[in-house]
Amino acid sequence: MKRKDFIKNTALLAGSIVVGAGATGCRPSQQAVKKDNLNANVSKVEDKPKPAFVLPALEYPVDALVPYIDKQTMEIHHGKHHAAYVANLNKALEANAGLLGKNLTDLCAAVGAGADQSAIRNNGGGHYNHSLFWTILANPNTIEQKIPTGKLLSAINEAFSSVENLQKLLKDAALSQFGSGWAWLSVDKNKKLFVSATANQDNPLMKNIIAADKQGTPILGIDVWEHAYYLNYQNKRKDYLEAIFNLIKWEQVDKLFAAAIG
Ligand code: MN3
Repeated sequence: MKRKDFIKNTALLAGSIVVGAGATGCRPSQQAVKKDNLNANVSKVEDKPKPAFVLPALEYPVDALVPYIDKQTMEIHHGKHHAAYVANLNKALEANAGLLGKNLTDLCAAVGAGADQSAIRNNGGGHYNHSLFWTILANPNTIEQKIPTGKLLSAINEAFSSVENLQKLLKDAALSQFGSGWAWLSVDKNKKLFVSATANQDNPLMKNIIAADKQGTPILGIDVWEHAYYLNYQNKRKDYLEAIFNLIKWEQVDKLFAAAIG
């Protein structure tokens, strides 16, 4: 990805999930605290950069996605699972100086497949994937675009013939992902759309892990871990997948597509 594209993309993703001053979302703080800047509450001088990924606040109440996604699922999914990915990522980075200080997109691109980096792969992926996921969902009454429009619609029609067929391909990818993982709509290096699935918390940004023809910039992700749907849908992953298309905030997907193609 070109630097310009990356900056735009990161800014879009970060900008849409960050609430409140000091919440850096995708960006670790690299500011060492200087002695002469210490306020009364800081008792310890830090002279090394510290990882400081934070859990992004949801842009909507936890019950906003009812009846398609229930309140308790959202509370646990965001407040426990996603929070744990963030905490464990920060912890894992303390022991990995080579990846410390990278923003989340760069971190995904740089992480390797070795066992020594598995905590960063799983938790960094988990943090990125969920940060994206929350922003492309919304209460149906608040969604401005119920279907893709403009350049995104043209690209979907070119790649998949129709929006309906794209949804079918996403559903098939999600259903055929054995065990936990994600289904994705992404933009490849030639700015073409493609659908794929990844296991666990991997994502198409992970170029050291994902096959070359499945690498790209995700613009829509669907979480198919059981924690995403089990309370409401139990083993019926298909019903969850059909329901979730009611919640896709296409204006956000459209923005991510615009950023990805530059
Ligand atoms: Mn999840």
